[in-house]
Amino acid sequence: MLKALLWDVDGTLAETERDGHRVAFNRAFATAGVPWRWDEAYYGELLQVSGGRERLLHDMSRRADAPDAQQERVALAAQLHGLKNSFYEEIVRGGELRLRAGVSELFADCLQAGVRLAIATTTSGGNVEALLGQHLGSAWRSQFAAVLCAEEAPRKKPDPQVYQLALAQLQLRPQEVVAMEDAPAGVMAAGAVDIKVVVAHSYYFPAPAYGRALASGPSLGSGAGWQPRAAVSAQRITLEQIVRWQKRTAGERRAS
Ligand code: XBP
Repeated sequence: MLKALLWDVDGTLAETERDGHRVAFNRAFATAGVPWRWDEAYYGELLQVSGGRERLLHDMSRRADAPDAQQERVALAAQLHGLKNSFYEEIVRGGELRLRAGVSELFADCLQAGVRLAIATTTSGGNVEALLGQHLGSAWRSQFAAVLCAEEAPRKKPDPQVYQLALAQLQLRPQEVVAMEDAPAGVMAAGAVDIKVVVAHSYYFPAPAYGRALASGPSLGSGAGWQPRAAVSAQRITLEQIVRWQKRTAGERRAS
């Protein structure tokens, strides 16, 4: 019985990384007078590290021109991260980052069917507020039964903390929810607490090996290219389709 969909944010709700966070980091570097720039390819490598502040510290650990003292690095990362998040909000409020295809429709399916929506992300709460406020309006929180971000779950994915908290807050068991993710760290985080995952590939995570996914495919906005296959007539990934995948997996588990 599916009672809630738990949504990752960056890469899943919207393609926020390349044209949002990355651009905002570069603006923060320029504003702070730091001579660093992250191009698209290098940012893809940095995405192995979850969390913007953690990503900055990781990058500094590889740079000869970063401050030597750890304390200074931490302070610089905090300053740059704060600036980055302000620039990110500016980009979002400028309307440059749209929700990915099929996301709004799946939200609507859930609200209509009484399946709860929740956010389970390692990004900062302000970024989620900006993105969903922009697209769903200022009352967006009323549509979500739980909103768990970096502030609530400081241990970033692949640590399962954010999913553990989501289950506790919703008072649901893993088999009653499905997570919506795009990246391996998210799939691992959910899998670590036995939550099944639907993976919509994203710009930076296009064709990964997701052995543990309930289903994976290129876009929630299309029924094509999904593994396992979506219903032949599917124009998009509906709630009904996710329930079908969930039942199929439960059936396989019983049979084995
Ligand atoms: C994505 C992240 C975040 C963002 C930047 O989290 O790892 O770090 O890139 O956000 P998710 P912050 O996929 O769980 O949404 O700078 O706020 O950390």
